[in-house]
Amino acid sequence: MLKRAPMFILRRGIATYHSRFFKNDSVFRVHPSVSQALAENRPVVALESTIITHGMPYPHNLSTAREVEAIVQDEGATPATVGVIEGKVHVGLSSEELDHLARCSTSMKVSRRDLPYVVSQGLSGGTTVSATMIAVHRVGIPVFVTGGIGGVHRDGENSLDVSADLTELGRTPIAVVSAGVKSILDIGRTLEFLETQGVCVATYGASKNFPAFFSPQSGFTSPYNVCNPEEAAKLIASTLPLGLQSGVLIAVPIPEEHAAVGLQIEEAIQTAVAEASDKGITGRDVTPFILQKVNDLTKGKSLQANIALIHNNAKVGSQIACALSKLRN
Ligand code: PSU
Ligand code: MN
Repeated sequence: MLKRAPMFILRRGIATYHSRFFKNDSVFRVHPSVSQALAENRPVVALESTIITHGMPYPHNLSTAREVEAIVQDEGATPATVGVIEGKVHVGLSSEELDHLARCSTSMKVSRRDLPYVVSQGLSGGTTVSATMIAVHRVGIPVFVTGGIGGVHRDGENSLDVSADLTELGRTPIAVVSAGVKSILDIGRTLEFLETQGVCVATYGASKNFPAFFSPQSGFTSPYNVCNPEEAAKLIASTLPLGLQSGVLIAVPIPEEHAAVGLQIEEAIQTAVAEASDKGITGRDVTPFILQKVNDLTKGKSLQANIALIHNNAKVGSQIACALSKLRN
């Protein structure tokens, strides 16, 4: 028994080492393109799917998901979109599976707490940042790109509506590349909570300004910044010898040319947050409700900005994944 314990720790801690040999099991299904890339030590970029099922309306969700996969490929990495199909957690979706998730209006929003239920009931759904992190850690993909992560909701100090994304970042060693958190959330408290969870947060670029999704500045700062993919990769790689079981958050500001509508979107967010509260919308329904409302109020401008920043995150995240792969090979 004593002899086996260190091996177990090693396997849990260094996902990429054991997972290159990951075999499909009763729950996980790794797409052949992904398992092949992992076996050959080529860079892979994980992508979530709540953004597809609940974050954007059809058909923009499907076209964006496909565009993001194409960007990852153009940058020389393999995309692995994660989603739950009939109770199996897929890491890498076929074109038909992506299509199915994007069109299916009854897909669930699957976070860590929902995984046992959807798997045992054979249901389908889009994985949030937390559930996606669990899946990609299991199969050994260290870099994951999304639009924005969840956070502490406004008035979260009373409602305790704190996204499971934050605790997941505290317990799962994955690097998440996002445009920060939306100002529908309490950004200051979100950063405080990430600190408590031991999550290393770094803004991508020359400044430490922490981005607020639709705008490059939130008025808050990250503790650190990384200037290029290589610096980001080194930061991520250093968590391995340290044996940290926590994640890294790389916050990529929206490109300036798409940030102009930020102010208008900001006003819409205020209205939407107030309406959600008036209507008594709570729990996992809050984020999708606000996103839809803000899109309506801005006549689609928020959706366009959302798509533009996801494209940019995919590009940056892929460059980081490629740099990390070089460091490890
Ligand atoms: N923020 C967005 N778009 C999204 C989400 C967040 O701008 O689609 C999704 C992500 O999947 C994230 C989840 O993990 O919402 C967080 O939901 P909640 O706040 O219920 O934890
Ligand atoms: Mn919540």
